Amino acid sequence: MKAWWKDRVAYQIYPRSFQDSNNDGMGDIPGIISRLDEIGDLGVGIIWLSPVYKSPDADNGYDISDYREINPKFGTMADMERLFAEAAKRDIRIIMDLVINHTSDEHEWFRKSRDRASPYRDYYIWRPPRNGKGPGRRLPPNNWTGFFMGDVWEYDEQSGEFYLHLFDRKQPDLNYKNPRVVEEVKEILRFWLDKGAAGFRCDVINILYKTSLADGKRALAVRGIEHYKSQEGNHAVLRELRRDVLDKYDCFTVGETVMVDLDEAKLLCDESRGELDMLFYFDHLEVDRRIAQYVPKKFRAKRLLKVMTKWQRGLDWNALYLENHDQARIVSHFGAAGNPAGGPGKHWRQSAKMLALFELTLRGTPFIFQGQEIGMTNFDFESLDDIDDVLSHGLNGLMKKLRIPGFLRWKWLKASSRDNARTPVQWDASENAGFSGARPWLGVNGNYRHINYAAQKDDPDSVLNFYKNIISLRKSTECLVHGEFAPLYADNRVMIYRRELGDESYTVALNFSFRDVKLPKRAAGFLGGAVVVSTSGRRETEGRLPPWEGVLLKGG
Ligand code: TEU
Repeated sequence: MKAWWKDRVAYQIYPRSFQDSNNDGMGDIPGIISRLDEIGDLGVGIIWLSPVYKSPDADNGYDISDYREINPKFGTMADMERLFAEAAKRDIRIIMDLVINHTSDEHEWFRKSRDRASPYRDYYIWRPPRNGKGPGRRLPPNNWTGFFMGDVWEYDEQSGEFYLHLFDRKQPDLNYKNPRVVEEVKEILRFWLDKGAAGFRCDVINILYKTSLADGKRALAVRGIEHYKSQEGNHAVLRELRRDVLDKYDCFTVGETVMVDLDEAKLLCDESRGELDMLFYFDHLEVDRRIAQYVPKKFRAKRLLKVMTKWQRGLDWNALYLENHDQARIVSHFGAAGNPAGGPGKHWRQSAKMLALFELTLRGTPFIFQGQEIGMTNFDFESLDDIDDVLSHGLNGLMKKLRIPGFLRWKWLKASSRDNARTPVQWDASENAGFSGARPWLGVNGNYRHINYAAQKDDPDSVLNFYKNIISLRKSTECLVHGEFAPLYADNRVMIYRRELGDESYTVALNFSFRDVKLPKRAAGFLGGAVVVSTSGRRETEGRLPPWEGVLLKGG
């Protein structure tokens, strides 16, 4: 069955870094409205809006204190309604970020749940201390460790028990064994769907249900995860939300599923089971990382093609992405940008386009993250003091405990910090990159004078116009959206794959290296078709791929 969300390209907005309209240094909803023409121009048909709800911002809005209120930093509910209406005029549908594994500790439910006698007590996971050695020693209920590398139990003096928080201590986990919690979530879903939301991106949606609170196995990070990742109870909750609410609306869901493997993904996305429509997995972004994603290892195109093949063929349909608000910028990760403090490196443009071609010629619904379309790079901050992200600080603490030397800690954090994606969007070459008239909440990347939207808008050779062209080509080429994926060739630097639908086929060849690659005969043989697009503008391949080139051929 074909659904509208399969034929559209999505765009993620991280509101606080997108566009400031009232010069307080913080992006906001009126700012988003003022840029809808740019988003529409790109050819996008869906916006995923990162959280705009009321929140004390311990984790930039992923700690919600009221699911039905807008954070005053971002505007009002009237602004939000205007955003739905203005987007609809441009045929753009908006999906909301659904963060229901946890709330903020400032949410009314949690405040009430601090009282042992309250009916809200059981909305969260409260447990008495384990007895330690010696009088008055309170030990946490189990040995789990969290996603931000710290403790997962916080002791509450008022009620004499610990509560569970897999993320920050200001993000207490909800208790999905309590059916009332599920009923509350249904009401939240209905609230936003009735306002006009076209669906949800569901935050850490495969870890809702804690089957047991027994001690976890030995692990460097997230000890205990075997007790709550992709549990049967979790599947049941998703099915119930779908059956009772989502199925009654024309909407879709994309789950963010931590540490998910293909077998779990198959269960979560199987159409007949009715859980999620698609999901975000992480394997492809980890082909050049080891140990909990933070330690770099050599990139090999072969490894990437293997992972892509597994996921492209393993699920009937899925979400595609190379960036989001938790990841490094892709030109600095898989591309040639490195970390240019000044201007972009020589191959920056070529590699940004090659990566666009990669994402937009895969089967699935592509999600582009704000700034990706102009080739924004990793930040150029100088020390941990410039970093706001709670996870980066948690990681630094863990690495210190492991006695990793300071220069290495910084090198790794710099490459992987979530703040890489969170610096303000670079709109033009004016002060603060046209993002705000005031000092932004997080530093603007120093390269904004070279890399910005205004400079690329009318340049036919720009990264931005390349994205526009490929999106438009994709929308008019059914084979690029729905065609089957077939791997053809890969080595350390290059990968070649094909998309096939009926008798139509397209071949894609990508060079992920600084080398001018002369393809071996077998690989060159795949490039017999006519060049439709190439990132360098070449019309013939001659069995060769210049550094960071991407080519799309018809047939072959
Ligand atoms: O992220 C899920 C998550 O597990 C992250 O900690 C992830 O492992 C990390 O960012 C490395 O990429 C989601 C949100 O996307 C993130 O922004 C939130 O901080 C987190 O959930 C808690 O809500």
